[in-house]
Amino acid sequence: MKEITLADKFQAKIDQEIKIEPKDWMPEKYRKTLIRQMSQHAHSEIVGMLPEGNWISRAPTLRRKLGLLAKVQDEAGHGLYLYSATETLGIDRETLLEQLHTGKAKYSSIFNYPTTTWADIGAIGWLVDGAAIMNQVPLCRCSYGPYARAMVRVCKEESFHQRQGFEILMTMMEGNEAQKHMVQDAVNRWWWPSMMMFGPSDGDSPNSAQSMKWKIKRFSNDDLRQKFVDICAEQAQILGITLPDPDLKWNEERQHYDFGEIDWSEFWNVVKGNGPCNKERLDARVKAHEEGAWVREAAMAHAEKRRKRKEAAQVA
Ligand code: BYC
Repeated sequence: MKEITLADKFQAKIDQEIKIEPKDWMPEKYRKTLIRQMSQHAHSEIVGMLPEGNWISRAPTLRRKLGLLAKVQDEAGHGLYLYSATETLGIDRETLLEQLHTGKAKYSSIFNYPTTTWADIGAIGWLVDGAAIMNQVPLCRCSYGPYARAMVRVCKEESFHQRQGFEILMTMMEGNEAQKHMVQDAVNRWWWPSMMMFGPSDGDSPNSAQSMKWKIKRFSNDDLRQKFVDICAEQAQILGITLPDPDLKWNEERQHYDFGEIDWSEFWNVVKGNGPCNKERLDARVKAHEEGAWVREAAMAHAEKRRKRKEAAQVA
């Protein structure tokens, strides 16, 4: 009779939908895959604050400024939960940040595009957060407990961001011709990069098969992209704009929208570091990290002081 290995028991737990927790046995490749995906996700949240941060001081009204500030702050929070969840896999934050700052770790391609008008903030909310929700709701059922639990709150907040973005665009579409034009222009620029957020087509996605077997991913990149297209095509009609894809049309037989070919050479170019803002984003992160060194040192000194005070009180 075949001996039951640790790997068999592990897969059996996954198949029974039992969550894997930090101290449970796990294959080294599972741990590495999670560190890769979760840290990439954390980095994306943090780098994702930059394109929007650009508009905090230029938001058109106080209400818009408050909303945007809160959104960017939420993203910092998401980064923190995700870094903490990644640390449960036995890697420290210093190492994770070093991987980002030296270009060894990836972050989402989408954040390497510029935000040139206020309508970009609406388009990011609607399309980028919309794509993020589509990809992240299934992650609430990811097999790794700390990641799945972190995603529950992240998704609630992302869903609010998506509505906020849609509402910004809706308001502008009730405005003058210049404002309507600004919305269409922003959507034209953000549509294809948002489609690329889901990653390469299934046939070119080296990590998908194993990640699906381990129930880290629940849907393939292409399946999630199709769901996104189906929802956005309808919402675009409500907004009164067109999506920049002449091949986009309802397919009665498939009960889905057909859409045009993605320019994968653009995607890989951005992923490899050659997008319009890659250098600017990484430089900004490294600068913020260096300039924040004194804050980390002060926080450590404060924690040490508290620890000593507590120790002294226990002795007394
Ligand atoms: N950009 O085998 P694949 C947010 C890489 S945060 C860059 O399909 P996987 C938000 C991929 O890493 C958005 N690289 O990989 C924040 C892999 O290279 P490595 C981030 C990408 O992991 C603030 C290679 O291509 N969301 O939404 O199975 C404000 C082959 O791909 C991209 C997450 O991180 C990309 N777009 O699937 C607003 C969610 N796509 O690592 C919004 C969690 C692929 O082998 N992550 N690559 O060197 C995931 O769900 C999965 O990691 C992905 C990729 C679907 C992204």
